[in-house]
Parts: sequence; C-alpha cells; structure tokens
Amino acid sequence: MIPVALTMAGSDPSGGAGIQADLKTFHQQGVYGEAVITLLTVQNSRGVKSVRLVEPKYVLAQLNAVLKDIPPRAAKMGALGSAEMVCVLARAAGSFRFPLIVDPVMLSKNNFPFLKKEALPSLKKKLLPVAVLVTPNLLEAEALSGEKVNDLKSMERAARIILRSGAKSVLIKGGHLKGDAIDLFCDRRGVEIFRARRIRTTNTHGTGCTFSAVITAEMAQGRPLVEAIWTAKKFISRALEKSLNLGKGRGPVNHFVSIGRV
Ligand code: PXL
Repeated sequence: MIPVALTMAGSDPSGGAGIQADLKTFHQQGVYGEAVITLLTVQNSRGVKSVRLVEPKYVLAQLNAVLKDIPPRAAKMGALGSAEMVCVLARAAGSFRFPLIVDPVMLSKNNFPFLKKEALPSLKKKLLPVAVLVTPNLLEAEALSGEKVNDLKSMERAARIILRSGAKSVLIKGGHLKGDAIDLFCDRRGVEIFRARRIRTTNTHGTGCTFSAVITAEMAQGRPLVEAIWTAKKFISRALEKSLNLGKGRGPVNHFVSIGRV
C-alpha cells in the first residue's frame, strides 16, 4: 500500500510554501499527499498581502471526509490562523491514530501574522499535548516558552519548557542564528543536535514548511522520528543549495531535489 500523509495548513498561491510546499514534498518523497486547507493567502515571492481564514467547521468537514475514506499514516499542521481553528483541530487530533507533527507557524517572512496572538494559549494547552513533535523556529520558541532564545543554551532551556506543555518532543530550528544551521531536538530522554553547513541563498521561501513536510512523509513511511529529522535536514540543505531563482523577491526552495532514497 502506498504511504499516505496529510497536511492541514494554509494555501500559498505562489507555490513555494504552505499546502503547496507540503504536497510537492510528500510527492517527492514517494508519499501520497492529502491537504485540508485552513486559510487562503494573497502572496508572491515578495511577501504576504492578506490572509483569509476558512470557517473552522468547513475545515473540520474537509478533515472528516478524508479521515473516513483515506486515513493517513502521519499528518502535519501548519498555519492555523485563530484560536477557534486551533481548538477545533486539536479536538479532532485527540482521536488521530497516527502521529501528528505541529509546525507552529506564527509570522510570514514579511511579518504578516498567520496566527492571532490570542490563539497562543490554546495552541500550548490543547494542540501541543496531541503532537509527537513541534517544530518552532527561534521566534516561535520564544512565544511558546516565554524565554529569550538566541543560542544553543537558551534553545535547550526553551525546549524543556515547551516539553512541559505536553508535546512528546520539540525541534527548535536555529536557521536564523549565525554560522552552521543548528537545530536542537529534545524529548524526555534528552537532547540531540542536528547540524548542517549554512547554505548562502536568499531563495528561502518555504523552508520551514518543506522541512516539517519531509519529517511527516518519513513518518508516514514508518521511519523513526530522529531518522526522519536527519532525512529532512539533508533534504532541506539540498533544496536550499538548488533553490530556484523565481520571482522578484525570495525564490522558493527546490522541491525537485532528490536525496537518493526514492
Ligand atoms: O512558512 C510559513 C508559511 C506557512 N503557511 C503558509 C505560508 C508560509 C510562508 O509564506 O505562506 C500558507
């Protein structure tokens, strides 16, 4: 049976991030992709201009339709928009029989909000407890932990605080630090560091979405979490190395790259 992965996220009509990045990434990993759309955006490579939420009841109807028919082996959540959306999806996720990865998307690169501030407590209290992995960047880790996060030491401190919200594990992405691209993984057993050489490019659109989509695709194929994260790290390095010079702003990462497994 072909492995199936599901994304619940926002649409990026320019094709580099959000649902579009997730589906391209699932496909490239040899996984059949399903997509429940939580919000629409107006954006291109120069940035996000507006966001419009899909009614949470309608998002839930999309989700129930696919769960009943083609249940996935792993799922991820990206941009969720509002507290109501977070609550509705967290409630549904309580009965998932497959792992859920939460990418707690908060702001676009041009600082357009993908999650209202008022949704933060629900995200922490309701959604994190049903996630096997949460993948914040440094700013998102600050919001989730209430601590400044700007080096490895503070990443570890924040990760331990975020774990207390109930997520089974946390991966804080250090891509916005200087030097190597260092991510810190933490679960109840301890800490693991994922390091890769920094790729110098301004074409970084879709990096976070693509990263958590690889992890989801790998888990849909039954791979263990830490192995899935290493695969994602390798994939994203290559996708940045070969990133596409499209558009007048930040081009997308290259979803066509192959890391030699599929
Ligand atoms: O990378 C965060 C993100 C998530 N979801 C959507 C996006 C973006 C970034 O642009 O467009 C829909």
